[in-house]
Amino acid sequence: LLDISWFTESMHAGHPVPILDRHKLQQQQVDDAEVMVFSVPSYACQRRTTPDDNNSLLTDALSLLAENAELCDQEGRGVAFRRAAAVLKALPKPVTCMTQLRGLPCLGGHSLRVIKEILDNGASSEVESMKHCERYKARKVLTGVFGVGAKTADRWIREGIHTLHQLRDSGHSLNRTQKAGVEHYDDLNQPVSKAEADAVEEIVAKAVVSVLPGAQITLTGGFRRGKLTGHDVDFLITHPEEGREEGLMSKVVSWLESHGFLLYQKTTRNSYLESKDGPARIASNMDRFERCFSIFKLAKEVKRETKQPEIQRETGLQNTVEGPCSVGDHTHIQVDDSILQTDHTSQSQIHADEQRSCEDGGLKPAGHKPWRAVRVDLVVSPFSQFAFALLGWTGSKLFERDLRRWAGQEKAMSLNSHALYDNTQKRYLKATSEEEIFAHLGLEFIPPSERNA
Ligand code: DCT
Ligand code: MG
Repeated sequence: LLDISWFTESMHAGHPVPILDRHKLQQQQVDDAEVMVFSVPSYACQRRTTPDDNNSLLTDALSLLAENAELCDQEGRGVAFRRAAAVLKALPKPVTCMTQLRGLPCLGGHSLRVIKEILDNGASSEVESMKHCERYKARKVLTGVFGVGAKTADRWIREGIHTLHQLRDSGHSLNRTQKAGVEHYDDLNQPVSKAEADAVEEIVAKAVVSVLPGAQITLTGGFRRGKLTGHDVDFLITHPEEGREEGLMSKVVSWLESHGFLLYQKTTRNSYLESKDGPARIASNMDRFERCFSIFKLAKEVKRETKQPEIQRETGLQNTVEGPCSVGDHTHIQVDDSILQTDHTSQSQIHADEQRSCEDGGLKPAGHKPWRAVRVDLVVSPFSQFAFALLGWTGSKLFERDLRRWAGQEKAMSLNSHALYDNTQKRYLKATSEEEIFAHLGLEFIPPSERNA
C-alpha cells in the first residue's frame, strides 16, 4: 500500500527514476507509516468497486457536483466529478487526511478542494449552497419528470417554472412520455427495491416464455451489480437460435399490455441491420438494439414466495457470477401458470381499486392505490451479440465509459454493446462470455458485483 509509482510516474513522465531516489522516497513513505497512502489504477475497469462505499460523505458531495454539472448540460465537468467520486469509492478505508490521496488518479484541483473542506469542516460550502440554490432545486424537480432532460428543464426555468404545479398551470403541452412522467412522478422518484425488481422479473419472464419458448431473460443494470435499489429495472432478452429473437419485443409488449401490466411503453426498433459500417462503428454511445422504455404497474402487496420455484434458472452463455448478484443472472424460463393466477388476481384487484381512487395527475398525494409505477427497460439482443450487450448493459455507466476508453486508448480497439473491433488486426473479435471480452482487452475479469464504479 506504500505504492510510490504515482510519484515516479507523475514527476518523471515515463522516464526511469534513479534507483537511489526510489529508496529515499520509499523510506520517506515508511517514516509516515501511520498514514495509509492509497493507490488505485486510473481506469475504472481495472478496479474492483463493490456497492459498499467507505467514503460516502465525500462521494455524495462529489456526486452532487457531478449531477449539477450534468443538469447544466456540462458533460465534461460531470464526468470529472464522477471519476473523482469513483476513485474514492474504490478505496478500502475511509480517507482521514489529504496526504493519503497523494498521487491518486482523477482527482483534479476542484475535487481536491471539496474533499479538503469536508475533511476539515465536515461539509463543503459549495455543495451546501448548491443544495439550497433555487435553480438547482428546480432543475432537479423538472428533470425528475420521466422524459424531461436538462435542456427542456432549463427552458421552463427561464419561463419561471420551478415546480410541477407551475408546470401544470403554465399550459405547456407535454408529450406522451412527459405526461406519463408527471402522472407517475412520485412513484418514479421512489427507489425501486430488489424485491420489486424480482417481482418485475417474474412478470417479464412469464411474458417472454409465453410468446417465445426457449427465450432467455437476464436482469442487468444496477441490480445485476448487487445494488439493493435502483431508479429502474433493466432486462436483456435473447434466444439461443439466432434470428428467433426477431419480432419478439412487440409480442412481449402486447402480452404485457393485454395483461394490464403496462402504464406506458415506447419501443424503438433495432437499427443494427441498417448500419453499413458494421456493428462496432457506431458513432454515439447509444446502442442499436430494439428497446422498450416502459412504466410497469406493479401490485404493491405481491403474494409471492421470495424464492422462485416456478422459474428454472440455468447458466449457459453467461459467467458464473459470485456474490449477491448471482441470483437471476440468467433466466431460462419455464413458468408454471400458478404465478400468473396470482398476477391476474392482483391485476383485477388493482382495476377494481382503481375505480375508487382519484386520478391526480401526479400532483396530489397518491392515496392508497394498491400498485406502484416502476420504470422498466427491455432490450432484445441477437444471441451472437449477447455477451457484448450483457457487458454493456450491466454498467456502471463509468465502468462502461472506461472500458471503451481502455479499449481505444490502450488496445487500439473499439468496444460497444454489439461487438469488439481490433483496429490493428482490422477484424472483429468474437466472444460468447464477458470473460472472453475482458481477456481480449487484456484486462483481469471483474465480476458484476465489483463494477460499481
Ligand atoms: N448505460 C451506459 N451508458 C449510458 C446509459 C446506460 O453504459 N449512457 C448502461 C450502463 C448501465 C445500464 O446501461 C443501465 O442503465 P441505468 O439503468 O441508467 O443504470 P443503472 O446502473 O442500472 O442505475 P440504476 O440502478 O439507478 O437504475
Ligand atoms: Mg438501471
